[in-house]
Amino acid sequence: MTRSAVLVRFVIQPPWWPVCHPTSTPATVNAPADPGGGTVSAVADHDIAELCAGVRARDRRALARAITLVESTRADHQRDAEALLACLLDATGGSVRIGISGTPGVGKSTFIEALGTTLTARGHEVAVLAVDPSSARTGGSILGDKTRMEALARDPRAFIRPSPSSGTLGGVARRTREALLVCEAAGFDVVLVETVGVGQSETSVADMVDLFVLLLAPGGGDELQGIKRGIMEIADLVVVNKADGELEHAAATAAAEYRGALGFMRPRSLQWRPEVFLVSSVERTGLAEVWDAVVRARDALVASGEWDARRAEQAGAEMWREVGHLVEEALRAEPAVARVVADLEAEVRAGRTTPSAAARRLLSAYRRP
Ligand SMILES: Nc1nc2c(ncn2[C@@H]2O[C@H](COP(=O)(O)OP(=O)(O)OP(=O)(O)O)[C@@H](O)[C@H]2O)c(=O)[nH]1
Ligand SMILES: [Mg+2]
Repeated sequence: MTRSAVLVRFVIQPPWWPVCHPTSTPATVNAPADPGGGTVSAVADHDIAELCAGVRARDRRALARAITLVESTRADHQRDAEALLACLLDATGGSVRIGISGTPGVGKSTFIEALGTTLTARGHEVAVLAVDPSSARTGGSILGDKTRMEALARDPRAFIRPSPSSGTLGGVARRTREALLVCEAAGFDVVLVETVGVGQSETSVADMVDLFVLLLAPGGGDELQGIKRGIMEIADLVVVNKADGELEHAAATAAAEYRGALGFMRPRSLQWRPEVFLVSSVERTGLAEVWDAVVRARDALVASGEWDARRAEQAGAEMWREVGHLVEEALRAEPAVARVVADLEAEVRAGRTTPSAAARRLLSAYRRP
């Protein structure tokens, strides 16, 4: 079988519903163990069209259930999620998608609470999603979020979705993208995606948002040493948080250093040069300036066409990532592959063959079952 035939066989197979079917099979949405401790309660049977209408009407239960559905890893749920997203698609795209990243404890959740409530007070509708690839620390993080985003959690103009408690980074990010679309279809005009800045999660989030905000602590030069240059390079806005009390002076010094460092970096866009801000999320200072910059960045990127171009590029890249996931899933599920996979893995681990040679043998086992 040719390579393209492999793809066709597993990617374009029915019954992926192309449009919303009012009479489509009811989707049984079994909520996974709820990591948020109550965001989604027990879920009953649904009709996709009803769920779609509920999301569009911003029914909060429908919204929570829809996200549970897109996060589910069960094959039948994924097909239902696809039908749901097809039904919602024409209502998506209308938000400013903002990624917020930073090392653990830098104040991401506190910042989101402060910015989010500032925005809802101005009439915005704000959805917050979290990407946390590390299941080990997720429990604590979410408990923290519940207290740190208390006002936003109670705000009728806001919706907070804690991160799933398990799954690979790729899996979590894959679902977060779809959760983001669901939130847009529900009419939220600002979607904030929080991710902890360790490992690859921040680049993965940068691939799904319009603007990427890097939160830093007022550590000054030492802090700068620890930050990967790559993360600074993808930031559209750099926010030095905790600019209050005893840390105020250190924060101002750090901001100046970051401004200097950014001056040496290649900007991600010709239309927008990253800016550095001083914020205290606790004292709620500097937030209006950050939002003002978001609006200026959006206006500049929209005017030049880069806004739409970024989204188009992200969507295209996402399609290929998804092809990769689907093909890998298909390969792993194939008995002919399963028969040789353990031996090949052992050979690779022992250094008797190279990973790329083993990968090719694995594919040929699949082509000639
Ligand atoms: N002084 C001061 N403390 C802050 C500020 N923002 C956050 N903090 C404190 O920093 C600690 C961590 O805040 P979080 O908002 O949970 O940080 P986070 O980045 O979301 O943490 P993780 O989700 O665990 O990665 C808390 O004790 C906050 O009260 C600030 O602007 N000033
Ligand atoms: Mg947090």
